[in-house]
This record gives sequence, C-alpha cells and structure tokens, in this order.
Amino acid sequence: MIVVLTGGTGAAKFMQGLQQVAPARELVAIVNTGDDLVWWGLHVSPDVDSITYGLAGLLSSERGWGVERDTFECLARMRAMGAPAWFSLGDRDLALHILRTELLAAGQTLTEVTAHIAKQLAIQSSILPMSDQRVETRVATPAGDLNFQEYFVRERHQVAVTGVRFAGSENARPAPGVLDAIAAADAIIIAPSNPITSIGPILAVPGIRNALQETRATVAAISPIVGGAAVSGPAGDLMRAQGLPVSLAGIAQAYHDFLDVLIADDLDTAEASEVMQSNLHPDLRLHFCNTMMTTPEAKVGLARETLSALGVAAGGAPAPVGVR
Ligand code: FO1
Repeated sequence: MIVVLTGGTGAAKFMQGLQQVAPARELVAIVNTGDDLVWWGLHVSPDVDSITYGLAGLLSSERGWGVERDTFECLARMRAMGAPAWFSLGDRDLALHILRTELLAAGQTLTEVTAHIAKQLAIQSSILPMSDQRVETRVATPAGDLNFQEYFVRERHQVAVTGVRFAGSENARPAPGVLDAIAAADAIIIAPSNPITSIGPILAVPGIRNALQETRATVAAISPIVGGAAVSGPAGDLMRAQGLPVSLAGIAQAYHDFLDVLIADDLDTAEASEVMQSNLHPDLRLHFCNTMMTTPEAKVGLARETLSALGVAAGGAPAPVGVR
C-alpha cells in the first residue's frame, strides 16, 4: 500500500501520474480539508474535489481544479441576482457539491460521503479526508483573519500574511482509516503540495504527525519549491510567514521529524550541501529528478522516480482512465 498525503492541484497531478505506475487499489490519498468552505449553502471540499476528479479522469487540465470543459451559467445567474460570485462553481461541478451536502445533511460523515462519490465515479483508490471534524485554515493578515479561500481566491493571495492557524484542529480526530493506513503503508509520499496550508492542516490533526514518526514505512516528500520559489501559488509567502526558508532546506525543516527521502528538482542540486549540513537531517536521502509536471509524461516520470527513490517497484497495471 502506498499512502500519499495530498493537498491542492499539484497533488492531484501527482496522483494522476501515480495511478499510471502503481495498482489503483493499492493507493490511499489522505486529503487536506482545511480549505473547505460553505458556498451558496453547499459544502465544498476543494482538495477532496481535485483528488477525486483527478483520479476519475475528470479534472480540468486547463484550470487544475473543477471539471474539464465545464460551463459557468449558474455562476453568471447568481452574480446577476446579487449573490457573491468570487468563488467559481461550474455547472457540472455543482452536482458533486449538491450530493455531498445532501448526504452530510442526512447524517453521513465526510469520509463516508467521499467514499460513496469515489465509488460512483469508479475510482479504485481510497480517498480519505484527514478528519471528519471541521478544521479551518485561517490566514492572519494586517487587515484581519481570512479563511483560506478568501485569502487564496478572493484576495488572489496578494495580501501580506503574518501567520497561519488551523482552527478546530485541537479537537479533531484523524478520520477512520487514516492512522491504520499510515501504520500499514509500504511507502508514504508527501505530494508536491504547499507545506503550510496543504500538508500543515493534515499534520495538525492530533495523532497524524506521531503516526508518521512511528511508521515503519519510508517517508518521501516531493519539494514544491524549485529554484528558491514555489512552483505555483503562495507557498513561498506562507513559508516565510511561518519562519521557514523558501528553499529545499525549508521543506526538509518542515518535515524534519519524519522525513527519510527528499525528492527535489534537478535545478536544485546546488542546494544539496545546505540541506545535508543541517544537523536536523543526518540520515536524510536526497533524490534529484525533473519534478515539473508540465506534460502527462512528466507526471508519470515523477511518479516513477518517486517510487524508485522509495525502493518500490513501479509498473503496476495502470488505472483505466487516461492521464491528462
Ligand atoms: N480556485 C480558484 O483560483 N478560483 C476559484 O474560483 C476556485 C473555485 C473552486 C471550486 C471548487 C474547487 O474544488 C476548487 C476551486 N478552486 C478555485 C481551487 C481551490 O481554491 C484550490 O484548489 C485549493 O483550495 C488550493 O489547494
């Protein structure tokens, strides 16, 4: 079993590559839910959505989120009627949020709803939300606290950040299956996701960080920082706000207490000595390869490199859906 800790769009791309080189039934994605929000009365779970659509072959390759070839007629009508319209739910995408909201209102947990939707979409891998309790990523700015989507989408992450916290995490429990998966995994991968707001909320759920420290599985992280900057999004600003250097060393530091292998881009080979000189990581292994998932082949290539760095044989039966 290969367990992947996943956040946003980079993680969804990585999962698309991974399902081409490992048996789908042996993959478990543990997904950040700190980005969740209620929008137009619907429970939207953006990172669960991206992983679900990615594994189902439905993810928009143009936007990296939402459904391929979606339309936005409902959004336009909502805007015309004066409803908030800065967060875009596509017409096809709406079906998932309506179904999720209905099943949650009927008493199912987020884990149960996510598994039901995955089954309906013929996904063979397991998608586990990090927790069934609400954990909300809050971004502190000089003008006050924002929820993650207000910061990321409404403000286009152009406001200064002074800190990040995960409201509710202290009372949250890992969702059913999460700790068992980490304990029983043959290999664990931290997807190329923002360490603060994508992976940070997962690690903030009591028990998960400890399970990663204690697992017998080798843990690898793929750096989302290349050439001293985030591949996409605000990871650099958020790392700086949390006191981490925006570099490979910063990623190694974020995961220092459980990381065995750091997978980094070929462009960053010069940073190897800085990472290794840190006394936080005497046994850390560094593996350099192309980490930029700019083509379908590159997604598969990164998945293969990651498995080879973990000592897992690649080449299992690819999932039935195409990788885009
Ligand atoms: N990202 C945007 O930049 N703008 C949007 O309007 C937007 C809407 C949206 C709706 C559903 C969904 O599942 C994802 C959506 N995203 C949007 C992406 C989302 O903000 C990010 O994927 C994550 O929260 C970051 O990990």
